[in-house]
Amino acid sequence: MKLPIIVYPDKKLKTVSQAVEDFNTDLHKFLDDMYDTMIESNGIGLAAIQVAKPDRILLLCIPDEDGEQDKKDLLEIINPKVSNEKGTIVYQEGCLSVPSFYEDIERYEKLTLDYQDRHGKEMRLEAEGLLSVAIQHEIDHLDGKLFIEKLPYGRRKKFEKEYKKLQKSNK
Ligand code: Y12
Ligand code: CO
Repeated sequence: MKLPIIVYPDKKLKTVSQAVEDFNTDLHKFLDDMYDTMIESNGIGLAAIQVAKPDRILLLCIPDEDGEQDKKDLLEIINPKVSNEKGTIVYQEGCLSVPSFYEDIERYEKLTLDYQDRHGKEMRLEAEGLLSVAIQHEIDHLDGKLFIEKLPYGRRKKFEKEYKKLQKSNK
C-alpha cells in the first residue's frame, strides 16, 4: 500500500527518529508499505520519517547498469551506524520530500555500514559511489536533516525562492 509522502517545509521532517526495538509483523507490514511507496514514486531511497514514522528505518534500491530496479537489490536498513568514512564524492541528489529539485552535494565516497535487517539480525556492508551517497542522504533524514541544508548560502536562497514559486504554481 502506497503511503503519503511528507514534503518540505513540513516541520515533521526535522524530527530525530528513534531506534527500532520490536522486529515484529507490524514492522514487516510497514517495510512492505515503504517499498510500495518508494517504487510507485520512482524513488531509489526512502526514510521512514518521510512517511511520518519517526523510526530509524531506511530503504534503498539502487538501479542496475541498465537503470532497472530489481527487488533482489532492495536493502532494508534498520538502526544504521556508519564508520570508516573515506574520500569525497560530489553527486547530484534528489529527494521525494523536495520534489523537482536536484543539487550537487559533497559526501564521503566510501563507508562501512552496520545495521539490522527486518528480523533484527546484525548486518554489515561496505558502500561506495551512489550507494554510499544514498546511505548518507537517508541517514540525514533519520537525524532530521535534508540535503538542501548542505547547500552554500547563495544556492540555498535561490532554492527557497524557486521552491516557493513552484509551490504557488502547484496550488
Ligand atoms: C542521490 C542521493 C540520494 C538519493 C536517494 C533518495 N532520492 C530519491 O529517491 C529521489 C527520487 C525522486 C523521484 C522523482 O520522481 C520522478 O522522477 C518521477 C522526483 O521528481 C519529482 O519530484 C518531480 C524527484 C526525486 C538519490 C540520489
Ligand atoms: Co530524501
